[in-house]
Amino acid sequence: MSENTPPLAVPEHSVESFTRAFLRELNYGRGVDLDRASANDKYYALSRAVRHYLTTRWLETLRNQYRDQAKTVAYLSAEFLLGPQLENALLAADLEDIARESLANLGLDIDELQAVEEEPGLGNGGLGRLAACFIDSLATMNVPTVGYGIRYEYGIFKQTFVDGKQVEKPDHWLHLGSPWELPHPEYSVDVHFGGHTEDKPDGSDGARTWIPSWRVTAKPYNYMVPGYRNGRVNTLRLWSARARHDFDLREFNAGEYTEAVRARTFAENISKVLYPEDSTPQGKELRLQQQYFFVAASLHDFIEHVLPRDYDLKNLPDRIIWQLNDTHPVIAVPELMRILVDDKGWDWADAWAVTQKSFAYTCHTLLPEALEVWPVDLMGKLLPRHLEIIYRINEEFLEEVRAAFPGDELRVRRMSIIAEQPGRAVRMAHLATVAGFKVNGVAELHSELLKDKVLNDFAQMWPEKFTNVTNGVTPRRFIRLANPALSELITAAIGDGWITDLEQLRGLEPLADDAEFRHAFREVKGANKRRLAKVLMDRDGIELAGDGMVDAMVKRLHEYKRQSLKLLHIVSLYEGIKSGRIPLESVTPRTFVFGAKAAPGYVRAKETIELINAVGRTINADASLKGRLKVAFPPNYNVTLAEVLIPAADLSEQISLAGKEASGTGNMKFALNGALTIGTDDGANVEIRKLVGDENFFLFGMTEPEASSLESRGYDPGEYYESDPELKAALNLIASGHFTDGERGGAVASIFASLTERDRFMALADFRSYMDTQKKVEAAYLDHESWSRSAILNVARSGYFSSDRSIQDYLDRIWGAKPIDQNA
Ligand code: 4GP
Repeated sequence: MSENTPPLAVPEHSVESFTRAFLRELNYGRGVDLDRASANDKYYALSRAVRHYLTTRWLETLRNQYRDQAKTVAYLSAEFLLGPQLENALLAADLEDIARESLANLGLDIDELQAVEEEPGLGNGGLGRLAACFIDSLATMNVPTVGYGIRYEYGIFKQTFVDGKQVEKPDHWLHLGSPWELPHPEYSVDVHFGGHTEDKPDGSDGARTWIPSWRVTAKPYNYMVPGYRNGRVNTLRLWSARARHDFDLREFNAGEYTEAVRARTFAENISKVLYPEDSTPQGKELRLQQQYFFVAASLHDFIEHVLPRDYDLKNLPDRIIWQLNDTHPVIAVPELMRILVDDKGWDWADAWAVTQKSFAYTCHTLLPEALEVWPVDLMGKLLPRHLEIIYRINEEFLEEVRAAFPGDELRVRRMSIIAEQPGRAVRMAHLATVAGFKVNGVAELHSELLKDKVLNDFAQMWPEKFTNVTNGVTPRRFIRLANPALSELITAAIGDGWITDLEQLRGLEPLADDAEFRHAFREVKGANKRRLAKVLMDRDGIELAGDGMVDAMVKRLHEYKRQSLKLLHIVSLYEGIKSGRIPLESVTPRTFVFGAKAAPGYVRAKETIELINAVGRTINADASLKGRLKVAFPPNYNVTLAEVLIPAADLSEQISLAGKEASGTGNMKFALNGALTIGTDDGANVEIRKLVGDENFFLFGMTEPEASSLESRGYDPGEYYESDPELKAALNLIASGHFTDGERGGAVASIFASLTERDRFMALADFRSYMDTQKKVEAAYLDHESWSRSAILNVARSGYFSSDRSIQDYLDRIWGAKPIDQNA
């Protein structure tokens, strides 16, 4: 871009100017006039009008970035769970009031138009949402960044319930188009697969020639990532797979139509659909294709299109840091080696030196089965050259291990990038750890357990490589947008600096002792509950329990997260009331809200959903409970619903078995919105409790060392079942078919057996402590004043959990990139 390109003027921030932009987009962009415009036309025109205001900033950002050549963070992630775009763009561009007024003048309701948007569900859960929070913070903190990922045509499936069972529907979020993306076919990149390798007689040390057998085109779509009112707009580049040629004309002319389009369909499958798995890899060939597809396109894009033509790649580590969001993008490591050695003719050692300084790796799990492993046969078939490169990296690495630990062949086998058992396979986490100059966990406890357990051998060899960055969430989306009422209350009390400096929430601490403020805080919570009640009624016909407690457990359905423990609490309470053990009047009215998708192939998780729905149906229909208990399980929990649900919650359920949840981020969102947590000593719960104070947190259950020790002693669920009459009664009631019209097989038998016979996550061992702590919750909730005080202190003391703080930690501990003020 020329230095002399005249800067575009940002359109004037006025109602008149905005109205002009909106109508122009409606007329010229959509080709309709206001009277005949559909809701989608109006949503489109509105989005495009907002986009105008950001585009100027975007171009400026890109121009400055090219000029400065400053160190850039390239966040490589197979998932970005973005959530609705329009509201965030309006906020970032400071157009909320102007747009509302402008549309109202035209007789339009902005909320109705916002509701037209289908959120891009390009992620499964925590990992994908974290990536979205991080790019928001990076933009707001003025850090040059590019996010790289996949433009899935179908995002995470839409969950519906049929007879209480989960049924998945495809999420064709693009069916009406998206006003937020800008395709750039001219920057498409060819990505190769398959074939074989050959000697390269004149090549440098280590070089070979790869003769691939097929290829697809990666077409980039750019998305704006606006900072919060700071003039910076970063880029998220998502790749879409296209066939090189539409179809083979010769075959078409010969009448073989289906054969002619086959290649096209095959190629385009690569970005067709997001794998709906969370914390469980599936080792499917298409998944590896997706991974290589997007990292190969991204590396090529950066090296060939973003860097100046004459850039000396020896300096690459000063110019970029490739952050590997979990193991999904780790195939980028051999890809960079291939580019440097085979394409650029570097010596192996020089290439490895640069590669080792260019990548850092974030691990998001503690479950060994969740670490990705690729059979060498599969990798050799799909990426033969990369497999060779991995073998050589491994050979040299194992020599290092042998030198550091002579005679310890067991260790060598444990650490090898190539597993031998049960079949030969590439361990992607090992590759990431060997290549990355830093490896981080996502909460303090998680990072410790990575060092002590999951990657212990590596931590012994390279202790300095390991670090922690505790996760965070963006306060723009999860307080300012999701909870406007609380935002106003906070801003009235301490000003609006908290939006970009969340530690300022500390200023609320003294107000926890101010009765008037507590009252106002309760009013906000009450209004948010009414908003939730209306949304759930309109959306699903669900009714909440009067103005009782909202007790929420929202997260992916997974055994380690223990939704079944929550279910046991509900059933036990119900059983107690029905059997007369618990007087109904003594029970605090409460709605148990669940939100959870199960991976379609995860049978136990789907059975848990079925059972929760069965229990919910029974309880909700039981008039003798006088509406004091309700179970609400709205289907298809997503970012849009999270933004309504989290602000309304009183109690946040974070009840995973200690040592299994890497961090959690929902836990942070709830605390920041003034819910109290009932939780185990797991993931970031540990840090939340430390910050908000023991008296404002309901801790229960085994600690990680206790859980580990029980596991090694041998966990016998039968002991707990036999010795705790309440537990036994609850389980027996489930087993009797009480909730399932007498049906005792199916989900009932399966969940009963899984809890009482062989539960890896030891739910029954924590039942007693969970129940006792729930009693404390009930008692505490009765004292409104002291509960509000604790809730306010949760808000005031959770500023640490801003993703801005996480990003600052990444900058300081890992990336070494610097913020660049866009307006300086
Ligand atoms: C999740 C972890 O399960 C969760 O604890 C963490 O908060 C989140 O990553 C972000 O770091 N992991 C996944 C996954 O979503 O697919 O492994």
